[in-house]
Amino acid sequence: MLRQIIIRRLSDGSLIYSKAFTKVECTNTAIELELFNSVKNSKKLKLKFKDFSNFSLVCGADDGYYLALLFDRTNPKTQIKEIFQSYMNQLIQYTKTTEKLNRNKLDSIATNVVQEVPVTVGFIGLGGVGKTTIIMLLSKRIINVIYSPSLGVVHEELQEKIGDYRVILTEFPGVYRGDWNKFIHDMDILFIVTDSSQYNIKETKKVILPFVNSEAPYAKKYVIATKQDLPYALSLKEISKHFNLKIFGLCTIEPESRQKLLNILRTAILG
Ligand SMILES: Nc1nc2c(ncn2[C@@H]2O[C@H](COP(=O)(O)OP(=O)(O)OP(=O)(O)O)[C@@H](O)[C@H]2O)c(=O)[nH]1
Ligand SMILES: [Mg+2]
Repeated sequence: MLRQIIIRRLSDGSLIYSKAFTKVECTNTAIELELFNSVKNSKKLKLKFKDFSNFSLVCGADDGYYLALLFDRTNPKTQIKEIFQSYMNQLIQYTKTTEKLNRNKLDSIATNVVQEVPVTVGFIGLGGVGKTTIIMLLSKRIINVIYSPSLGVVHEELQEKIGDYRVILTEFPGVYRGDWNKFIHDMDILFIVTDSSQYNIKETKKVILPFVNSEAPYAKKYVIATKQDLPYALSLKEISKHFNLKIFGLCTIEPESRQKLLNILRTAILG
């Protein structure tokens, strides 16, 4: 996900504009300064990348302006390049029409660009734990009570925006795992879904958790424990002993769970 936009005047490095879309900002000014110095004398637009912790910072200079975009490290470099180019083009086009840059106009360009980069949220877990139920409730407001195993990776867009972001929800089906590897690397956020039974929690730890940790090292990860309404359900306190991640408990077949899920998404995305 695109987290922050920084624009500087190329001649002296002075800050023209900075906009953060989440609570995370590029506090590493040493890294940003290093990138500024590495592009400030380049004659034509050349992109510089710097990966640090879970982030990818990209920057370049053109027509007297320096632009830096802070992404999560989950975004592929090809996508980051396209978005950078698109933003730079819109910025340069705008600067040609005016002497003095207007904050509202810069905000509207920023909003256009951030919507080209939807946040990718994955739900992964064993068969029958409630992933389709969660996605249908969120995207279509339908309560799914009949179990029909999903036969492939499913994508749905959330109708609401979270902050300025569009959100794409992806299910990784429990039984059919053929395509898991194709999509897992692109997930910004992963919810490991387990039902609240002892058996499922054990299996999730054994099968799902190691896969997610090795294939999606930079995604933000959480656990959702479903079927909290059933008599065999372990309490959240008990379940939390098994995972080193923040856990949310749900009964996904209740309509009120939609608002709870939206709140969970908001926290996971905006911080
Ligand atoms: N009682 C109860 N049933 C639930 C809950 N969440 C889901 N279910 C039911 O569990 C069954 C399986 O749910 P799905 O959402 O299809 O499961 P899934 O994780 O998508 O399964 P796969 O597609 O096979 O990976 C459905 O009959 C749901 O109605 C819950 O919180 N409580
Ligand atoms: Mg399913």
